[in-house]
Amino acid sequence: MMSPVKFGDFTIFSAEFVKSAVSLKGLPNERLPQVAFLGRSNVGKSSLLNALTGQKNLVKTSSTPGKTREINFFRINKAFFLVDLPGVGFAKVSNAKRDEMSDFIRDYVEKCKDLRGLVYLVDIRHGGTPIDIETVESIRATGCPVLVIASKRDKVNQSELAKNLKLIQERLSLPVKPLCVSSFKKNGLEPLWQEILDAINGKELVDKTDGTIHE
Ligand SMILES: Nc1nc2c(ncn2[C@@H]2O[C@H](COP(=O)(O)OP(=O)(O)O)[C@@H](O)[C@H]2O)c(=O)[nH]1
Ligand SMILES: [Mg+2]
Repeated sequence: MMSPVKFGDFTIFSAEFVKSAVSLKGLPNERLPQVAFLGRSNVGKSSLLNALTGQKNLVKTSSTPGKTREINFFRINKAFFLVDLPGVGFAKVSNAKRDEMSDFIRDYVEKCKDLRGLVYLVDIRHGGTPIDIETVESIRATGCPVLVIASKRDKVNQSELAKNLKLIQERLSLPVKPLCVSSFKKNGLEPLWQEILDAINGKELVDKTDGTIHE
């Protein structure tokens, strides 16, 4: 049993690894709402899931990019799933493999009825790469709500932070500057939980992005 972890008014009583899936057949049978995490390999998805659940090793993290090929399901408070998706755009695997990974993610996003939205992580240092732009656009095209956030806030200073948040906003056509989190320093976790819980409770995960850039 884990000891309860609090984020503002939200308390986590349980966070359990339920299963890994390598195809749609492997999705959990249990019909609970899901919010999934996506981004390039090494962007910090697994670390963020650990930070969000107050666990050190619920999710395996790795400094070897591209290792995770499966979708991992974690059940929170027996009420909903947080889902760790395979990294996108890992350059060192063959193109065929890369497409296969994308197909699996696309299948999941298009066909999983319990998916309420995706949290897409962009490394704050990179300010949104062509792979990030492409992936976010293709997820939007499926109609699935996407919340873009920036990761590894502790890796940049104040002026790089401001500059790269603006870059990410512009490149990914976001209505507002993205939330920036650090799993190491625990920045931004409470507002992120608020967004996730809203999505779990049936509200739209993000403002609808209409391409307008608000200064
Ligand atoms: N400085 C810093 N490093 C991080 C942070 N989050 C993850 N990392 C590191 O980035 C690497 C990849 O993290 P991981 O969570 O496995 O990324 P994933 O491939 O997206 O699941 C690991 O070496 C982590 O220790 C963060 O908030 N700050
Ligand atoms: Mg990972």
